[in-house]
Amino acid sequence: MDAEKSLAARVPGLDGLAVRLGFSEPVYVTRPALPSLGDYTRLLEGVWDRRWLTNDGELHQRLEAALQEHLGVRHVSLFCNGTLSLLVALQALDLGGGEVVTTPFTFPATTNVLHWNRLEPVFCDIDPATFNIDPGRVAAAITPRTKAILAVHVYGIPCDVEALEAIGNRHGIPVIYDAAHAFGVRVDGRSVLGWGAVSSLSFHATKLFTTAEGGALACSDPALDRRIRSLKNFGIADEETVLAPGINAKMSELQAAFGLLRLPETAGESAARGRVAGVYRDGLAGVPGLTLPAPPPRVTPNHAYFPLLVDGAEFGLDRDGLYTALRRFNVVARKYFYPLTSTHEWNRELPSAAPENLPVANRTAGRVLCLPVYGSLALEDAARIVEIIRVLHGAARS
Ligand code: T4K
Repeated sequence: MDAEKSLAARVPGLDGLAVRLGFSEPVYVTRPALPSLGDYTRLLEGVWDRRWLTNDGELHQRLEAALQEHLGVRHVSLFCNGTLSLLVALQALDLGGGEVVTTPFTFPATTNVLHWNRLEPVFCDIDPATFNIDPGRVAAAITPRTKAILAVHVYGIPCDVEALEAIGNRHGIPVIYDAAHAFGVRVDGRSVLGWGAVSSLSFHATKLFTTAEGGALACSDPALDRRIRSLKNFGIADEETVLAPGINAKMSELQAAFGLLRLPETAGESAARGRVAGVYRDGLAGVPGLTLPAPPPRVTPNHAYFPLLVDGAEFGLDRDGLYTALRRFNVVARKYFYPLTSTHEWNRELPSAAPENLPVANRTAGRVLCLPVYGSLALEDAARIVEIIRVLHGAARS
């Protein structure tokens, strides 16, 4: 209520503007692209016939093979979600306790899985241009207790993969990528999933390529791939042999069917998101107080997210003010990734979680806002969101 009142005071005529420009239905930060229901039920007829619902079924095998081809990686192992895939990646590397150097500017899953593996996060600051872990800070955070580096390609923007690889090699520790946002992203034409010991993908409903819930691990080492496959299936080797305390993290045939139908459409979805991003980029360029991240060089992007940074003094509203104001227009932007995972109760006492250690991450988390971007968002609607933001800027400053 206070936020509402102060907003009304800072944006004269907000109610009238919302009536004139607001959407009648919420425009969410994302919407999943779905296969046609007819195609989906047709593909499921085979599942019904076979009565084979999960445990490495036919569609599961087809999707793994199709993803290997599509993503240009040697091994892809499917999972029921991207949190369990990352959790199993850490298990499969058998790190044996200790510290993992990581980023606080991410979704909670990234840091949570370290705790589930009894590994201690050591938070590093991020690069202001890419939002990703800063290799210079990573190098300085390595100690004899460091077992791995866990980096995130935030918003699908690739990390400085070469620098992280060099640090990993120098210290003989693996680099693990949380590539939940990075489906289809390429660096110099090569899949970003090709770097590091293993990369974890999410196929959640909010992701570019979705199986409703789902995920995968990509790696090039056949021995690691075998361990991963065993660990996601309870550690079972055969009917009488269990090799490790594994878990159940398998993808079902229903999810795999969804994925098989969506995969050929994903390049189109990405291109459509790129056109929405273009409308934002052109329309918001030069608005005082808004920083639009520059497309990184050498990268084929997937346009999974559209983050911008808000400088309150320059724009007239700070990030929270803009977020709240947009809601009045039925635009449901999101503060990905605020709060930092280093601020969670179970992390905040760690020395590396101190705000002085993470100035860029703290500043970014306080200013970032992700605008709606998905393939079925009409370009006129994206243009209307631009207009709303420009009008809010004008009204707030006047
Ligand atoms: N690592 C990273 C870096 C991640 O970002 C994530 C997940 C993971 C690991 C873990 O992967 P998974 O275990 O989830 O596979 C969403 C997603 O739930 C989460 O998958 C994602 N990152 C995160 C960035 O976003 P919320 O809490 O924002 O979701 P929610 O329910 O608020 O949905 C956001 C918007 O999406 C809704 O306002 C409307 C739209 N939506 C959502 C769903 C679920 C739909 O239109 N349809 C839907 O079915 O976390």
